[in-house]
Amino acid sequence: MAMERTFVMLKPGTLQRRILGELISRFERKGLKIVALRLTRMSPELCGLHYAEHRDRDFFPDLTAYMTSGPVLAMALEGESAVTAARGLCGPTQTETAPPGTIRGDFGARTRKNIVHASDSPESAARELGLFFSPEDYHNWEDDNARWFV
Ligand code: FUP
Repeated sequence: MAMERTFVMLKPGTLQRRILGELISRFERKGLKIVALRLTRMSPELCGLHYAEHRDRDFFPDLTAYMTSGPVLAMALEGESAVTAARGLCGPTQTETAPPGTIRGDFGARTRKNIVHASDSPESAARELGLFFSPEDYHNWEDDNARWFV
């Protein structure tokens, strides 16, 4: 296992449904360490950069309309295998079949309006973090609980 940094975004539906705290809590309880947080509203340009691989898909205009409809919470999380751990908490993309216990399984919403994003590899994480955070946004606080989560 390797110490990793990953990017998680709680999408606009999260604030609308007043479940922001509940979702942050899941990542904290897993043992992931929050090293940067930012509430921000995405522009269509930023959405195009973040979801570059989907730009030509038929669902992209809908996805952009949703992602820019209100603020998102951008998070940088650190921990052992943080990329896999955060993806596991989110569950699979298709919300209809996402298992109970995962965020997408427990909180429903349509796939296009799913409420969370997590990077799918360390390389994607580095790219996506770079779209939302500057080097000075990171806080490398000492995590006295880290030994419980390895
Ligand atoms: P994920 O990595 O799980 O967020 O999944 P994707 O990168 O495949 O999808 C990104 C976003 O595109 C999803 F959050 C919702 C949207 N999407 C659709 O609306 N329809 C699809 O068939 C696939 C993705």
